[in-house]
Amino acid sequence: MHLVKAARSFEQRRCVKKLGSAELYANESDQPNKLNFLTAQLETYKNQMQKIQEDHKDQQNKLNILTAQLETYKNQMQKIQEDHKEVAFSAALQPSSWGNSGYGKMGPFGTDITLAHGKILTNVGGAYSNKGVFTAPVKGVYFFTFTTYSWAAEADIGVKLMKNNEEVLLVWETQDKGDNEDYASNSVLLELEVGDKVYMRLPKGYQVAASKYSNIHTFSGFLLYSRARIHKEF
Ligand SMILES: [Ca+2]
Repeated sequence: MHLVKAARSFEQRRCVKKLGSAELYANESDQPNKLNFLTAQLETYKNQMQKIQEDHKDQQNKLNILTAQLETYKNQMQKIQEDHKEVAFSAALQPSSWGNSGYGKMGPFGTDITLAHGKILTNVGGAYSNKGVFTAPVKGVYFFTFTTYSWAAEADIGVKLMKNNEEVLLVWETQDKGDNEDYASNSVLLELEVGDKVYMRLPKGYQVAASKYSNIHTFSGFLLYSRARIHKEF
């Protein structure tokens, strides 16, 4: 009898609880409060989102500034590297054919030819090719020198130094009979742009000589100083 009464009482309490919840949700008088609460929450989220967007924008601006600074430093570093570029070469002419002594004549030919000083002694910076052509890697003032040798009788001897298609230096002599050997040297300072080419030419009708075993006919050059100076920018 007591157990039955307790069961009914429990069932009644559960029904009352259910009814209460239903009434709570159905209570229209609470809706304005809920609306206000949700509106306030929405405003909070909106403000938080705006703050995040502003922070993101600030970070993007800082990133842009840092990227621009990095680019500036990169350009300055490149100019510093160019300013301290190491360029120097020396090469000796080798005869295309030679006798027992190792000496061989080159020329005369029916047209000017480039003298390829193919035995490279020094080529710091790699601006000189074994085809005989030096190509300026940076704008600057360069020093060039050469020594030419001839072993010939009654012949026109000599060489010229070229900058692109322009003749810069010429040494020559009409060799007298009995005056068989000659050396000649000359030097020049040239202001070059990037890509300018400097090389030696054997003029049409001229001849020179070289040795297989001795460096008697040479061509050398080096960068005196670069014109990519940056001190004015600091
Ligand atoms: Ca002579």
